[in-house]
Amino acid sequence: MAAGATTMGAAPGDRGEAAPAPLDRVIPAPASVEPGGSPYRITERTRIRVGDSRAAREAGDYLADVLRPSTGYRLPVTGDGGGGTGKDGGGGDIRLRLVKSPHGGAGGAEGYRLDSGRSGLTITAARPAGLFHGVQTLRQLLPAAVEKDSVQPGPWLVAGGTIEDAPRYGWRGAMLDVSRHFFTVGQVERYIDQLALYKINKLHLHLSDDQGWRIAVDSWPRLTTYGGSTEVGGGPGGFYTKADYRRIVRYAASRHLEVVPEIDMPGHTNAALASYAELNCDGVAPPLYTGTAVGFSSLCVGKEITYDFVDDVVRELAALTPGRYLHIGGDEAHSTPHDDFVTFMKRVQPIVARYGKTVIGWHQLTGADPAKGALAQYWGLDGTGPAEKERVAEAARNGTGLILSPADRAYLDMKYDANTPLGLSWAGHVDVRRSYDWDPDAHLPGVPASAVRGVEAPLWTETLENSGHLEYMAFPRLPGIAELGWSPAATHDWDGYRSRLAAQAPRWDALGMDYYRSPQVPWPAGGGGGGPDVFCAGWGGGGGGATCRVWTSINFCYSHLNI
Ligand code: NGO
Repeated sequence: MAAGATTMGAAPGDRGEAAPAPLDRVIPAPASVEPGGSPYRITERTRIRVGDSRAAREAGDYLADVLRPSTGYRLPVTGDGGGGTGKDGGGGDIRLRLVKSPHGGAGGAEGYRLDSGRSGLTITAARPAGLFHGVQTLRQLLPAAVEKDSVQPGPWLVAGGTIEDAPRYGWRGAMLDVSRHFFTVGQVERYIDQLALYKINKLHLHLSDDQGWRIAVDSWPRLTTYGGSTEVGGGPGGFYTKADYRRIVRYAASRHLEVVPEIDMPGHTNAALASYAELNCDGVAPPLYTGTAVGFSSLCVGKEITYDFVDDVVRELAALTPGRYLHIGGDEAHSTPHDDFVTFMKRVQPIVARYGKTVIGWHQLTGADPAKGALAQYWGLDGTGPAEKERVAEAARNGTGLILSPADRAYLDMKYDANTPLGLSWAGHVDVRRSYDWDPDAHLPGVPASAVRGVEAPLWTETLENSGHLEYMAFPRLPGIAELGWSPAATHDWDGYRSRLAAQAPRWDALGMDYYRSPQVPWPAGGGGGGPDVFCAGWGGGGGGATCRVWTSINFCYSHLNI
């Protein structure tokens, strides 16, 4: 049965308990769901059996970390994971099985199969990422209280049946702008954990912009010591040491996200230009910049030192980055004459290739000559001119892969509506339905579906200063973009989606996350998100004149609290 269709609902547990969540109440919607049979129950005797695979053990340890605090059970992760599926003699345990050629939909790099029944629950996958995604599905099938960090009463039931699941696209990204406001390693890790809930598999870090350079480069140390010393609004900024960056990469990898670093060039480079006078055509370093205008800075395309600089930066960043990609920006190069832009991209793309990485650029890269194998990230609007759209489509027909981040759909920094206190509105307001209700394959005319590699939700941070702000803008829109990237087009259905989305709110409450209580979503009554918003006067999303604002779910005083 296709996900999104009505399930019969699983049989309730014994002892007069409430029925467990139906197997298809998951985001992203699974590719196929076959409900049936008795529910599975986690008890104090449950073991997590992982066989002798290291990857399965890692997934098992992760699952145990999620389950132990709220269940209060020991849940030992044990080696003995062989044998049958959960349905036929799993002995009441959870099994995580990594197998070479699994039956059913567990194939591919990220697919998995989940079998749940009275005698056990088994997740089977061909690759570690598939096991991890299966574990995320299992989390959502358990009661929301499983996310709490203190012992809860349970019961811990999972509906009986089978899920076979695999993603629609290989690229399901989220971008975080750590330049406009700096976010600490801990804040980035918190966001990674939230992304992993929805099977996002790329973390694109926007590491440099006019307002701050955030990644250490040994050969150009002032980039961070000076260029990283502030941010929008004049705060202290910050930067990642190489050890910090490696920590982020490792943490992301442990959640099966690949880090995609971006150095935005040739525009959006004021922080670099301020740090090194010789990078400027006139040899004069501009002051640091803490405003939010765009399009005023450019590296000096005619100077050779520019390419020494790019070579050093790319070499050091590529050496730190195990992932395949390096994003070179290319957006809003309004201060770079077009011919210079083309020249710059011609010189810079081979540098990226020399250090073993694949180029990604914002879609303006298609106005130059994208390198073979390069990807372009489309961030246009419905209103973007036909010539620009056609340039992107033509590049796609010629082999450039596309990542879709249409600003009027996928930009998480756009206001939900006129009352949203944070965010921008240059691409219009993006309510929850608008961010979900589009089809990546059909979004741009003239683009072959084979060119669409997936979707990405950028979170620009001109107005966002702390984790509460990020969460308020990302939730509840991020899960919708994640679903567009994962779920078969046939599951797409706003009404079904918004009720599944509503069911996520108690999880976010349990995790202490903030989110926007969109009136488009039928949120459950009660719960932490159900209280009234309390607004204190005089607060502007751009900062300044701030007094206080309290939001429902975890009662932030936004203007004073940085978490
Ligand atoms: C644009 C611009 C960014 C802004 C963002 C704000 C791109 C690719 N360039 O998106 O510099 O931060 O909008 O929404």
